[in-house]
Amino acid sequence: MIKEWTKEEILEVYNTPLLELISKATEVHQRHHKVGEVQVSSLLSIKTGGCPEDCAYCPQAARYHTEVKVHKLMDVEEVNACADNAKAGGASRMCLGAAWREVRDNRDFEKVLDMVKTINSKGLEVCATLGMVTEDQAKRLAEAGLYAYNHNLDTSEENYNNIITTRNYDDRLTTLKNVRKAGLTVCSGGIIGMGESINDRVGMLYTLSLLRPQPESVPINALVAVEGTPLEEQPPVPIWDMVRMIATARIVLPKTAVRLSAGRLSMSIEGQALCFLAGANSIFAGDKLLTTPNPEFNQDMEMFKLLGLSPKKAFADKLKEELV
Ligand code: SAM
Ligand code: DTB
Ligand code: SF4
Repeated sequence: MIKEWTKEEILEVYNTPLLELISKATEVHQRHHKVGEVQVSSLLSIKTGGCPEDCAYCPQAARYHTEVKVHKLMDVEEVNACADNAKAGGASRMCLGAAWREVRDNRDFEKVLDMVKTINSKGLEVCATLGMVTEDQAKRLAEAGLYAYNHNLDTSEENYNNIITTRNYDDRLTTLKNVRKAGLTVCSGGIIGMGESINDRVGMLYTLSLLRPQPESVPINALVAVEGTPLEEQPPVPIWDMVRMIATARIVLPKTAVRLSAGRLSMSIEGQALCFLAGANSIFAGDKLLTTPNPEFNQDMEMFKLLGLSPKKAFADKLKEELV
């Protein structure tokens, strides 16, 4: 039975003295995961910029004046080459991101389905983050071989409207339901460092903890404050907040892959090591996230060596289920 958490209990976990919190999270991590195994995902922006939404953190929103250049949907051949590189680099998952509000049933969607088929045939887990999807669209993605769908709650329900006004929290939850109904695995998390309160961080984890099944993957992003966005002046998020957030996610979502996502370029190896100790077991690798920089691949592999981490194989969870 999965524990039903209250917001008060999650807040208590979040506020636990730091070393005690890390130690509790490590214990949960050891019980449910292979320590030292980290899932490595590669990210590719298949359609960049020009997005009609107003997400205050996002450099790809058309209404903000950022340095991001608009790029139409990539060709399948180009994506194919990127997938080969990602695989050669040791990634087990490839995540395709599009600056769309929602998926439309048009030629671009057919192209994305082709991309999914191509990448899946290489033995990589394919994830996509394309905005809102209907149940029918999610089913078509699943039939094409999609493994996971990323759709972040980003923050608490109470804080949502301060960050995004062009859609609401329920729209996000409906997409997550559609994704589940299609039999896809769910990847959903959020961002810290946007000026939210601790209660907002806890509120987001609370909503994620209520989902049944709980999401297989939860990305925790530290805001990358991009010039031209309304959040450009936000101070960098302290590493201690990141460690607390990851440890709390690990305790509240014991079986989930917790992803130490955006913001790693500003974190030291020591800081990241604490995040892994607190239960992070997934990262995005490659020198670019969607539009902002990320540590160089070789640098990350050196960090893996130093910390004794090893990349997780593709479909390892599926194989485990089949063995039971
Ligand atoms: N357009 C789709 C959507 O919003 O669902 C998919 C792509 S969108 C860029 C995916 C996620 O990236 C967002 O939900 C947000 O959590 C994260 N993100 C975007 N800009 C970010 C930033 N500057 N710092 C940290 N995370 C960011
Ligand atoms: C997620 O939670 N983080 C990734 C992925 N899902 C798609 C995106 C981070 C984007 C950071 C800003 C950028 O590079 O544009
Ligand atoms: Fe568009 Fe997604 Fe960026 Fe929001 S986060 S502006 S929906 S690309």
